[in-house]
Amino acid sequence: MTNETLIQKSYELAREQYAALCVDTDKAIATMDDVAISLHCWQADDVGGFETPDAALSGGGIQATGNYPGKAKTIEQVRQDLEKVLSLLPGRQRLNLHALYGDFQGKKVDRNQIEVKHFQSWIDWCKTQGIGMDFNASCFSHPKADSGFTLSSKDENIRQFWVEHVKRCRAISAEIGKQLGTPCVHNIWIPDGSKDVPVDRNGYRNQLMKSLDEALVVKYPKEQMKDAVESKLFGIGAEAMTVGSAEFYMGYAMKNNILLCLDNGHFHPTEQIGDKVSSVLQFIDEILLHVTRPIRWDSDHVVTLNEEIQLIASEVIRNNFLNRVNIGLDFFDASINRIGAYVVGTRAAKKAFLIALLEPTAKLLEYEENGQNFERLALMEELKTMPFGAIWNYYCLQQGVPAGADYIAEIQKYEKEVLLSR
Ligand code: RNT
Ligand code: ZN
Repeated sequence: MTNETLIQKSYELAREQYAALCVDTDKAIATMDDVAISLHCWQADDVGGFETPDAALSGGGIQATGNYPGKAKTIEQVRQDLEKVLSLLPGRQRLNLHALYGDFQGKKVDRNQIEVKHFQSWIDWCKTQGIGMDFNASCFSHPKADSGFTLSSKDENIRQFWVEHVKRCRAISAEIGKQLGTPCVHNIWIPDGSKDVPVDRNGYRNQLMKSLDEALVVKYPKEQMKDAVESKLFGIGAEAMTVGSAEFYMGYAMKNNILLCLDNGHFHPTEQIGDKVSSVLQFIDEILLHVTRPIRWDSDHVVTLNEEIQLIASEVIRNNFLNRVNIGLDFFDASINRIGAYVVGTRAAKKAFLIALLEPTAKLLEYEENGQNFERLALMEELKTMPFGAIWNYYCLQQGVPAGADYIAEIQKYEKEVLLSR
């Protein structure tokens, strides 16, 4: 089905159809080089990490459900899996690493002790892959997070412990960016919140503010690292109040001109991140996206090509925001082949951007500004059945990665040869 000649012929026909709408498909494909997606290491092993041999996600209000065979159990296996994933994705990717994935060589290194040397092998791996790297403080799956409060804790020992962790993560991020020659985005998400209705909401937020100010006191050049903060609506076990709410972090990011991370699982179900992009970017320079697929709650399902992701991509492309928007993924599904999850999710995100790049925006805008709202609606509707698949397949072919559904067989082979023998 997806052989080269067929793909090429289909592309030529599709190119003409888009050209009739004044859309240059070659240009759209070329712009895809600027759409780098940061691959979250945590899909490979259900957010376990490598601090102890049997490390597993615990607490923090996030959950990986499922027990599909083949989970990566070592750093080498995560890298092997990511190399497979990278080989099945068109365009540019980055690595997004959580601090608990350090290369600790079997030693117990607590979060307030981590250093660049524990991440050097990851930096080197990124060098050999020719990709950039992003980083995250890990403020969960730890006894000092069991109370439900980390940076916002009223226990000074606990609070200081996490401040130290974040400080170290930022220093490591700066070194990552320096070595790789591309800025490392460091994201702070904390699970802090309360299961039942608290009395002192303000007190916890004061604590969080104080901790962030302390942890961010050292300023790094933005060529090396950029700070981001991620808000959330609620988590399992933190239903009544989340300290790091949308308003809290929006205020913090604006006041300090750092990045705001928008995770599309972290808002009320009818809110759309796509609508927030042009609001937030009026006031801050850059944002980070955590692209995921929430079902009923922040379930972190594998991203699919739905309207939500398409609105996000369209807003970035329509407004020329690619250089102000850092794109990361955030899903973890342990119920299906994990490599398959990465590939389906990342390809879906890329498809959304390519679709956005194939939009005849000028024409739509003209309709809109003329008050021709029927025409705008009709053209938007017609765009949905344009031969996008032909453009996508050609892009994949050009990039030397499987087109169409051809990656399914590759993943099945990898499962048989590698994953099932783990
Ligand atoms: C949790 C946040 C956070 C995490 C990762 C592992 O709700 O989305 O980004 O998923 O840091
Ligand atoms: Zn997230």
